[in-house]
Amino acid sequence: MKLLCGKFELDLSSPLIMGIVNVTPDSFSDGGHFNSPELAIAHAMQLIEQGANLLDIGGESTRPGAQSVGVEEELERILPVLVGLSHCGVPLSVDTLKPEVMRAVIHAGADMINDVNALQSPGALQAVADSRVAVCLMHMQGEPRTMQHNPRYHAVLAEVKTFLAARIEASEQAGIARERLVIDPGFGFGKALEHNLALLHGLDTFQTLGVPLLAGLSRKSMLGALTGLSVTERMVPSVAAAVISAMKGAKILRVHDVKETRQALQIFSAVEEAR
Ligand code: 7PJ
Repeated sequence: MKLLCGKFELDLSSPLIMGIVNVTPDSFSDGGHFNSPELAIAHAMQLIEQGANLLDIGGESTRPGAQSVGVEEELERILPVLVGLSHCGVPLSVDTLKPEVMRAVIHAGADMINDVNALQSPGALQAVADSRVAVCLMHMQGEPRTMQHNPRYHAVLAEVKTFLAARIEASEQAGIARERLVIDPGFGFGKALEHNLALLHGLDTFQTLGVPLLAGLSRKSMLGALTGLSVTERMVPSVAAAVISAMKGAKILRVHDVKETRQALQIFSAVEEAR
């Protein structure tokens, strides 16, 4: 499986690691730590050294309860980091749901748009259509500010799958080639623990949509709910979740702990290649 991703063409025959680069002052797991372009760039370079195959740069926190920021402020956070990393050698994804931000970062050289809103904002499909960037279409129920208040589903797997199929269809209709698309069930985005577990258990069913699957479970609250560990203590559960995702067919793993995930995936790949 291949993914067209801006200046890159990614080989997805084994899972890739997407390292998280937050440039938000309020991100839940590392908020404020990399709150200057220099620090964020240094952190990003370290993630590449540790084995990140792509980077996801986010300038607006989408954690539960987070308030949204304006276009100007989001771009002020992202652009210096994006430009500073333009020769880093790996594809650069930008985590945003705003069409204005999408257009600006594509112009500035982003290779991928990671949209937790699956290009549903007015103008979002058009903002990415006329470019070469890859797009991650993620499922979310509700909006970040209120999504964890009372998530409800009749059949979470089927509902998320139907939604993603519709967003693939809408993207293709808008002229975004299938080879540019990635899908993601959106762990923790309007989902209670039972929903997150059902999605992870049934993750392999998303493979039938014929588009590579991205999974983001790193340090998320479901891992805290299962272990009692605080957010800074969740490395081992995060790596376990990444390996489970890989075994169920995820092709891109969005993680904070790149070095440890890389080590775990070496075992996964060896087993995959055994006959
Ligand atoms: C995800 C994301 C995810 C995708 C965040 C966090 C919250 N994008 N952005 N998938 N999560 N595609 O890092 O925990 O799961 S922000």
